[in-house]
Amino acid sequence: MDKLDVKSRPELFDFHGVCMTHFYTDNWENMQSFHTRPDDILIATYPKAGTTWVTYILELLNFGQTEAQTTIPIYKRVPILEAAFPILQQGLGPSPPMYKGTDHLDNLAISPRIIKTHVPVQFLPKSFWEQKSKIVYVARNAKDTVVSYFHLERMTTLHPEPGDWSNYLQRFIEGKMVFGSWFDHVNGWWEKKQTYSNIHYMFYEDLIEDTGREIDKLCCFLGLSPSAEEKEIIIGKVSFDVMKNDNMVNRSTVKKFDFTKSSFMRKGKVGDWKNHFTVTQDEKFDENYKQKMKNSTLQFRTEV
Ligand code: PPS
Repeated sequence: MDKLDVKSRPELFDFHGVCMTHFYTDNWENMQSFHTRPDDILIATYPKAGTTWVTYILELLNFGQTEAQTTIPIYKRVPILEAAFPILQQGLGPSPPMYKGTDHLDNLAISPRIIKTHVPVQFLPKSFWEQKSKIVYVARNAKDTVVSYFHLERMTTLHPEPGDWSNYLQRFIEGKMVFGSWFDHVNGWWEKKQTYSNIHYMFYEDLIEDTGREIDKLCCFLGLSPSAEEKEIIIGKVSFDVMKNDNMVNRSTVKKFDFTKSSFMRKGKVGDWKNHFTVTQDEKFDENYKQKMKNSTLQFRTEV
């Protein structure tokens, strides 16, 4: 990601009914035929749900504290399955070489591999279902998600131009975002959980409320039993302030992120949406939300 050849922002386009950019579809066939290993752990989220947070928790639970965590950025330790990024090449060539999440994963010698994805449930390669892979899904309330996504897209040319806040909010409601509709995403994975027992569905708000309790639930799901001391170390290492100052997780090494515009580890709170939504925007959003979630049993908290 430090050598990405990205000069202009990508366009959104309809991909099998979901808005995507080519950075996440250019390696589609390899992605669809990806072979999982029996002990792989997938972390699946709609963008900005707390993926990095839970990824780091998963690493610490599975491997403890490692040398790699102090020398290799987290996005290189835990690849994005669907990523297909052009890489800067030396000299002139007709087609730029591509960084492929699938190649990276195939070459990862660690066990278990932790694999990141933002794809909606219908796009997950069948190997995950066939192997009954363990899947951790993290969801975050829509209002804080859209705020966090807006600030991310302001800071990186890896995503389409966000435009102004008010239009952005409208686009979010309509699902015209990279990886599509938040509504479809959280509900699609939630429905899958009802028939596929190996999904552990978590909420960002619960993690904020009581990180230790959520780590206990994760351990139950993963069949891990860290000591009280190990758990305390993990809770300390994954606190917002510690992660914000950790260059291996805070994305300070990503050249395509402009930190003068925002930060990746930005606020880390529930309820920052209140600093962005006007009263009118909030009312309109709630009206749309009610409509779109009317058949869902999912409940989100917008304050804790
Ligand atoms: S991405 O780009 O989709 O991988 O981003 P993702 O990691 O899912 O989400 C980034 C948001 O998660 C917040 N975050 C945390 N909050 C609380 N505690 C900890 N430890 C933590 N780590 C990451 C991060 O600050 C982003 O949210 P916002 O609201 O923008 O601050």
